[in-house]
Amino acid sequence: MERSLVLLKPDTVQRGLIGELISRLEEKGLKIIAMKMMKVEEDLAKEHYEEHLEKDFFSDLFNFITSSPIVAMVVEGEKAISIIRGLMGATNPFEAQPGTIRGDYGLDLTKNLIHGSDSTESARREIDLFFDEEEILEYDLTSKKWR
Ligand code: D4T
Repeated sequence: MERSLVLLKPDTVQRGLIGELISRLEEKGLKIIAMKMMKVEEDLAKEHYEEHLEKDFFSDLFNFITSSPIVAMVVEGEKAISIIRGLMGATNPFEAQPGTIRGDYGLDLTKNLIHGSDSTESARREIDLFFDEEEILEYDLTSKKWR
């Protein structure tokens, strides 16, 4: 079983798409095991995007992710990391396929709606950054046997 950190970015919150995007994860059969609305403070933004600190687009990315609240989640499921990346679509919404979240809702490379961890190592690091251990709940989804 894999876990992924999923962030519904400020554009998702501002556009009233929180429910829609959470539904996509739930309908696929993924299990949300932690969730909170929060403001990303400067230090957290820099840690989360540390691999992009030196990139040209960092200031746009930083200003965007700290501009307004986000919804952070830990999502669990078999092969959850690649499944969620598939649901999200390509990083650039102009390249994302219709049917994916970014393909259906995005028109901007920075305001690309959602983040999902890209490997088990990143997932572990990112979940630790955003959540305390006691915020993550272990429980059974009774609908699992029907999927
Ligand atoms: P995140 O990390 O937000 O899930 O996005 P990805 O994993 O799909 O893509 P990424 O790490 O390469 O990019 C992080 C974040 O930066 C924005 N971005 C990216 C941007 O504003 N301009 C750019 O040129 C690139 C490449 C979009 C996602």
